[in-house]
Amino acid sequence: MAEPLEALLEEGRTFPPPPEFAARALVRDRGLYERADADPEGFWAHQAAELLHWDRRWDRVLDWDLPFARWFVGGRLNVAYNCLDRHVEAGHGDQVAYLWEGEPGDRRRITYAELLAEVCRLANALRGLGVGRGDRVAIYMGMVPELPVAMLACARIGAAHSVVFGGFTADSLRDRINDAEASVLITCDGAWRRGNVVPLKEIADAAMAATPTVRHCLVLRRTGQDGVPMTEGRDRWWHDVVPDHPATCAAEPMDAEQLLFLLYTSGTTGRPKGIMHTTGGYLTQVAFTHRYVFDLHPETDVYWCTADCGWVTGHSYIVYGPLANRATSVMYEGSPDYPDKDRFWAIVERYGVTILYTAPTAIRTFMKWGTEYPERHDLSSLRLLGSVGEPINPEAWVWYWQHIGGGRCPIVDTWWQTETGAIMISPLPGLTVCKPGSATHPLPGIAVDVVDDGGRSVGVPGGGYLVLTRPWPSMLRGIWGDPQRYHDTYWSRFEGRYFAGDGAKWDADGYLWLLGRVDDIMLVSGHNISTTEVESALVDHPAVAEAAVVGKTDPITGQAVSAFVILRSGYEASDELVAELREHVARLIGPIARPKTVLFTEDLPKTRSGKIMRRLLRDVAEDHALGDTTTLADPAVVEQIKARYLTTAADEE
Ligand code: 6R9
Repeated sequence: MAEPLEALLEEGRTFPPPPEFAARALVRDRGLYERADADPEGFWAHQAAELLHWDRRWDRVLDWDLPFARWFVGGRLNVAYNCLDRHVEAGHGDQVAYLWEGEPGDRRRITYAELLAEVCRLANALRGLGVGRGDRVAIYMGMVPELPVAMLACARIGAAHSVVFGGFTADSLRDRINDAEASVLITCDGAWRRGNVVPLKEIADAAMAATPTVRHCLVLRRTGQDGVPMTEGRDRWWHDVVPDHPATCAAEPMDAEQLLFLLYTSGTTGRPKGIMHTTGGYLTQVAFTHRYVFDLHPETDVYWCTADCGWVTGHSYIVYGPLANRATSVMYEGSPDYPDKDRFWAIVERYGVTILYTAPTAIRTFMKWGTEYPERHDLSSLRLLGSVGEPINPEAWVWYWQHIGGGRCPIVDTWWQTETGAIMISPLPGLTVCKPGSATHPLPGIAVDVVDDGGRSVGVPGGGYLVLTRPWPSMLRGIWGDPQRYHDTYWSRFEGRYFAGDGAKWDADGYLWLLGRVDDIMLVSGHNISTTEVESALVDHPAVAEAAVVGKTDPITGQAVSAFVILRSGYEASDELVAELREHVARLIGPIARPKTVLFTEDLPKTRSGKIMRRLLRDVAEDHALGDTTTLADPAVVEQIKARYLTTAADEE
């Protein structure tokens, strides 16, 4: 635990699975990889049969009419049945599905039997509101148990849900409802956020002023403020409608390719894309990955994914994967710094969390706050840690390993996307020898390559574009209403292969390193430089908590590296520190990557899911008008950086 950082970060240092972990891990040998390599379709068919209950077995595993896939063709199953009924029928009705904690401190324990009853009531209520198979239901709620209930109720009756993150504005909600032509919206009166109420119903009303397809709005009372506006004939309180319905509702078998949900991704340009996910393949791969990547032992584990259900991570790893595998999950409503910066660690201690899945943005924030917060709590229940959402900088990986995992927990760095539906590249924690910052290898059944501009494999070692070379069960089935855009966005850049939009490299040992979005990669004096690598070099310095770098137009080098740096608590900005950081990067990567400018900042512009928006920092560095800031968590941040940049960031040379 007290090992010095330099030793842990030593070049090439690897982390084999801790022996105590490996001894009882679900996967301890390469058998899964070997079986998947030998026959990928057979492998997935085996997983589908083993992990799920099918009402009708499929006729064919895969129909592949590039770029359109159908998995488990002819098969029938119900997602809600797989997530709830079968566990209750097998005698596990009393097992806790969710240990829920509200931000104000209220708590609920919801068993599988209780969850099933509530899902059935809501499913019946939705039918009463005229919702049927193939209809779309929009969901705009905070992190309350009724959010998974709403998702599962839709799945039970074959309606597709479209969850819109509760931090989105009325305009974003309106556009998503209209694109999906949703007939019902489920929302809350409000949501708790840092002790304040976000008035979700008021925002929903503003959206519904221009959503002609919405016939009904169901409103859950959560925050309980007075004067929530209810429109006669359209709006109904959840507590007036749902409890009157019976707690049973037949789970009808659905076609394996029935639309399960739409989830909108904003991307960097253009209007949001409604990513389509279907039933059988999706549930197979989320159940498979949740079980083996998180080494889930349902009898003893307490699993906590800190994402919001408004993102794909919440869909796949708070709702569908964990419930399909009969996990007991913690679900937390609010912010990590309310009432204090130790809230996550208090939750880990209180519930005895064994598996924690969070994001690099959160880990870097915890680093900035300092170790005193985790040190206040007993974190010894933890046995496995996960990361998702961005590349994890080696320094953040080691901090996570040491200060949260106590040096005894493997870390699974999981690469995937809204579009992939489930984890694609990740260690298996009982087997894989990890390198901090590398997502290591594709999972069994997944085929990836790294290619150059012309689509040729770069080989090992080498860097280029990440592509997926074979269809996978939980792949997106398209973009809602726009098959051409689906083809153009993902399948046209490299013929026959899925273009993920991320840069990647193989190192000499054949480990994969994800290098961030290709739009962010810099070109300095003819060299491709990854923002991720420069940021990791900066974060490697003891003074730096977080960093974002962008390429700025430069008359001599084409682009020059421009860095935005957040210091750890206890460090002060100074010219000496600027010089030191520039040298640090030059030493770790090479003089070519040395930042030309360094600006210290309190905050970085991030999307609501915590990803750094480098596009806007590029606008700042180039002194351009700021591009679209509507997807930012806090648009004020970038304005402040812009003001600071203009007054203080002179070039260093
Ligand atoms: C699950 C999720 C997808 C993009 C993806 C990549 C980045 C996610 C990562 C990672 C490096 C990881 N990303 N996990 N980069 N290492 N472990 O985040 O989905 O919101 O659609 O974002 O996130 O750039 O292309 P989504």
